[in-house]
Order: sequence, then C-alpha cells, then structure tokens
Amino acid sequence: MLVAFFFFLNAAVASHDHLHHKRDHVVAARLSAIEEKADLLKRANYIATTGIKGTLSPRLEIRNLKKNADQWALYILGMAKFQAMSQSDPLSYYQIAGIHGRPFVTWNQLPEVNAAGMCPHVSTLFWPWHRPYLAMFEQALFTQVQAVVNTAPASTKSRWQNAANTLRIPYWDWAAVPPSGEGDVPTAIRDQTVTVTGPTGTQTLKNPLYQYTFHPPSNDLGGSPFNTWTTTIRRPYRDNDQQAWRSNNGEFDSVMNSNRVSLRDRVYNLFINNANFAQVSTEATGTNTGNPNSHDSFESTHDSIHVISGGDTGPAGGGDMYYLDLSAFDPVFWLHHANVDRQFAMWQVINPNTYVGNGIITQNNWQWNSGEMKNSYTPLKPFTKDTKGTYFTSMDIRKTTALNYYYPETNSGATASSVKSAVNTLYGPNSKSTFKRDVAGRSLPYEGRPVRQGDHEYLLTINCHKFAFDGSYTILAFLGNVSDANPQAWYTAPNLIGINGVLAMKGMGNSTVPIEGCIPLTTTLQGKVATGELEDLTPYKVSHYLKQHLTWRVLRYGNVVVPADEVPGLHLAVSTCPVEPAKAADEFPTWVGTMQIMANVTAGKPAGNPWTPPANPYGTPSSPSGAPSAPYPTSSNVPWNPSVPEDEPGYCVSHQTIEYVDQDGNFLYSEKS
Ligand SMILES: [Cu+2]
Repeated sequence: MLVAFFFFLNAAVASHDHLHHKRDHVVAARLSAIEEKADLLKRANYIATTGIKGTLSPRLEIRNLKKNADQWALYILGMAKFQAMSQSDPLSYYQIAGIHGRPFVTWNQLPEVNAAGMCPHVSTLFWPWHRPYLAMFEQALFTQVQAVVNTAPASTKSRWQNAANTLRIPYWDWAAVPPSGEGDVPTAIRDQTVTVTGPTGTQTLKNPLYQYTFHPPSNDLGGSPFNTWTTTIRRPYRDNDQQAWRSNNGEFDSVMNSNRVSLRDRVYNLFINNANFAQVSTEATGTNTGNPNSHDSFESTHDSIHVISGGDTGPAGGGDMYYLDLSAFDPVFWLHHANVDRQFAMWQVINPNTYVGNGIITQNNWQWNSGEMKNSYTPLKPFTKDTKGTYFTSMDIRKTTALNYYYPETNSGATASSVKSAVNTLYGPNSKSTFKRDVAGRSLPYEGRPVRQGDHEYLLTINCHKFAFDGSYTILAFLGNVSDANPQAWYTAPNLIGINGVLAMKGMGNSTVPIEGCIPLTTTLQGKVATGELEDLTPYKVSHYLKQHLTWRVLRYGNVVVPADEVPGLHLAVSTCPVEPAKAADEFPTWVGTMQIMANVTAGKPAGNPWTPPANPYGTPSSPSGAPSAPYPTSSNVPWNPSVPEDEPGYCVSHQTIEYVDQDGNFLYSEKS
C-alpha cells in the first residue's frame, strides 16, 4: 500500500510538470511527511531479539578476545560505529542503553505503565531480564560489525567475514586473577585511545570502551550536572587544566586491586552454598528469609562493581555506573553484565532444577507496578522473540543457546562437575594473583589458603534498605580504625576487609526496599593467623579478635560519611559455621549446619544489632488475575515452574489503524498493519 502510494505521487509529479512551482512544493512536503510517517510505522513494529544468527559461538573474556587481532579490531571498530549512530534510532547504542533507566521515555513506541526505566532489580527477574537485553545489544552491535566487514577489499573479505561470524560481546571477569603483571581493570577498558588493524588498515581511534560520548546529552539524564556531561565518567575528578570533570580509571584499578579478593570470595561462596534460584539471584531480603546461610546474592555482588566503577565523588555525587538509571551508558556496564550473565549460566549448569519462582516487583518501573507478583512466565518486556510482539519469558531463555551464544565454561560438553572445577580454579583460594605486590608500594590483600579440617567460615552480614538515601552508598569493613579525614582513602586502606555497595538512584527517597549483602571475613582472618596477629580460627579466638578490631563506615554519594546508626534499616552481624574441605577438585567445600550469629562481636557498635526477619518484608503481594497466589517464596516453597502461566497478554499492533496525514494535518489515507 505504502509503495503504491509513493508510486502514485511520483507519477502525479511526473505527469503534471505544468503545475505551478508552489504546487510542486506542496507535493514534496507531503512526500516528506509520508516518509516521516513511514519511518514512525517502521519503528512501531516490533524488533525481534535473536542474538547474532549463524554459528553458535562463545562470548570470551575481554583479555582473551583481545588476543584474536581480527576479532578485536572488528569489535572495537564496530563499537565505535555503534556509539556514533543517531540517538533517535531505536537500535543505536544510546537508545538500547536508555532502555535500562534514563531517559524515562518509552522505547520503540511501546506502551508504558510508568515513566521509568525498564530493568527489574531487587527481583528474581534481575538475571533473566538482562539476558535478552544483552542479546539485543549484541545483535545491534553486530550490524555495525558487519558494516565494518563490508569495507574490506575483496581479497580479504572472507577472512574478515569469518572473524565476524563467531564474534560475540566479551565479558570482564572482575573476580578472577588478572593476567600476570596486570592490574584488575583491563587496560582495554582504561586506555583513552586504541590502535587496531581492521579491514582498511591500521588506525588509532578514541577507545569506545573508555566512555560513551553523548551527541548530545539529554535533559532527562537526571538533571544537573548529567545534562551537561558530554561523556560518561568513572570516579569523577576535577581536571583543573581542562576545567572539566574526567574519569579516574587509575583509581578504579587501585580500588579493584584492593577489593578483588573479597569479591572473589563472595562469588565463590555464592557458587558453593546456595541451591535456590531466588536466594542466589537477587538481593531482595524476602527471598532469603528462612535461610541463615544465605546472606548474599549475585545481584548484591554486582552492585559493588557498579559502585566501584562509578565512584561516589564529583558534582553529581558519583559517576554514571554509580547510578542505576544511568549506568548502561558506560561501556563497562556491558562487560560487567555479560559477566553477571555468565555467572547465571554457570550457576544454572550446577543447579539445573531451580529457576525463577514467584516474586514481587519492588519498585515501579516502565512495565510493572510495585507489588505485582511475577513468575517465570512473565513477559520480559520490551524484548520480543519475533516482529509480532511475542515477548520473551524467563522460560524461553533458560539456555543461552536460545540466543546463539555460550560461555567458555558452559559449552555443550559442560557438566556440573566441569563447572565446579572451573569455579574452584578461578575463584577458589588457590587462585593466586601474580600481580606485583610491590607496585606503587601498595599493600594488597592476603589471598587466602585452601580449607583445612576444623576450619570455620566467618561473614559480616548486612541488612539495609536499597533506597535509604537519594542515591547509592557503600558499607566498608576494616580491622582497626581509619582516619575520617579522607574517606576516599578507605577503599584502598591496608586494613580494609572489603566493601558492600548498594546501587540505587536519585528520586527514590527513602522508600523501604529491604535487601541483604555481606562482606566475607575468613580470608582476612586467615591472613592475620599467617602473620601471627590472631592465634587461630576457632570461634572463641575470632570472636575476641573481631570484637576488639572489627569496625565499619558508611559512605554515600558525594563522598559524605553517614554514621552507621543513622542509616535507615541497617543491621550488621557476624555469622559463623564449620567448613569441611572439598573431597575432590570438582567438588566444593561444605558449610556445616546453620550459621550462628556471634552477637557479642558487634554488640554496642553502631548498627551492630542483628536483623530479625519480619513475616513478609514486602507486605502482601497484589496478584494480577490468573497469577498464582502463592505466598512470597522462602527457601522451602519456591516453585520454579508454576503451573499457571501469568495472564499478561503482550501488545499487538495488528489491531492498529494508522492514519497518514500531511504536514497540515489533512487526512491522506489509512492503513491497517
Ligand atoms: Cu547492573
């Protein structure tokens, strides 16, 4: 119909060349109005998320992808083109990043429930929702990679095409030991420029992994100063020569160097300890109720990477990654989240019989209201499997192969045994860094030793409110005192045990969304035994030692110290249980029995009183019709495959009638799509 109409108008113009000039002008104006409408129609159509079609291929660790010069060049050049796309294109880097949070507008003209971001956090949908999200990013990037391949001369075209066909987005394994002699943040993310040899030769360009350049910044990026920042910024510092705020990636690396072992321990503990999807995937407190051994989640651990890479300094109180609603614009978001998706995939191989259960949406977002009950059949809006509007559900993406990729640890031959071996090698206490310990005179954390008979595990458990403040905040644990003169020095202090970052956003002002996290203490305590400062790891000796030495601080956005007992909902406690060594390389150590709270260690310290779980931390859920009316899941009643699919139909454009008008609003014709 549209094609025919264009033809008619073109024919009309051609056969009436005696028409007055003004008449030609009107026809031309109408033509351009129709083209605009056609463009809108195209955008109203659903965009199928398929991942990259063709050969099933692995997503590689960024430092391994870089070893393949051709694929690395295509990735970098493709990212540069991707970021340069018009910000009004729904498949541009800008618009796909904008799905996550700000700007609070809809995407691809889909109907919205609230003017808000789309990512579900503090929810069992946290892991599954980000899976098609990453695949959409990956396939949109691939379109640009293909454009780079098309610039190759005929003589090398097939070589570049072959490299592109198996290219997938890389992940950054921030918990693993970095390559020998390197810091924890890859230079590929930190360098301002990058030199690659692509299909048309060697070139040096602005590194697309260093920052995203807004063109232009939107007014809906959270107000001043984000609406004036022309790029994303990590750990902002003032460059007085340039009169501008800049990224401090050196500090990003230093903070990771001081915190990686603690983050590694959290990841390891999550793999070895929790066999329930709801407990392990989300930081929502309700999902952990009833399981004293589960105080952590992959979501909470993920929050800490956001907080570390964004930093809590500068005129906005932090960098882009520090704010939930801006984080996806920073290129490191995609490397970080590919790793979180990989943790999801690896965990699934070890735990194939537990999956998304019933869970409550804890904050209003673009597609849902707070309090709604969701499950594994909930449409993961806005991601559709086809162009007709069939949304993905968590059931569709249980396997990464549904989106045509896998990870090195989850290839077709992977078993629970092989993934456990990989986890032990990558994150077990034998995973020692070869990073030069004397670099810049910095004192780096003790890296731990394998579990011995009679050992105990010790955790500093943290309960708090996600939106206690008007932005993110961090709990930092130390042995001994720290000076309050320069809080930024805390992140790399020699007596730092670890941090727990809470990723939030502005404008959520003290709404009560209870979450959990933890800071592992065991490795640090082992180090103190190694230096003779602590006699042994028995609970008796440890409780006395920690009572004397364990301290903590809370730092919120803007580098502001908050007394711990003034943080709404904050409770800290130390828990312990005996640990049995693993019996084989493909088995995990066992935490024996139920963790016991050592209340005397924290008693009398600010916020040092253990948390007692309320019956239902989020209140009574409101069930949409057709949804299962199960209680909020606890460790004992999580159905991973509810029998009643949720009644939430997708939207369908086939019932829409689109009316075409000219620039003056005069009706031209209508079309059913
Ligand atoms: Cu995230």
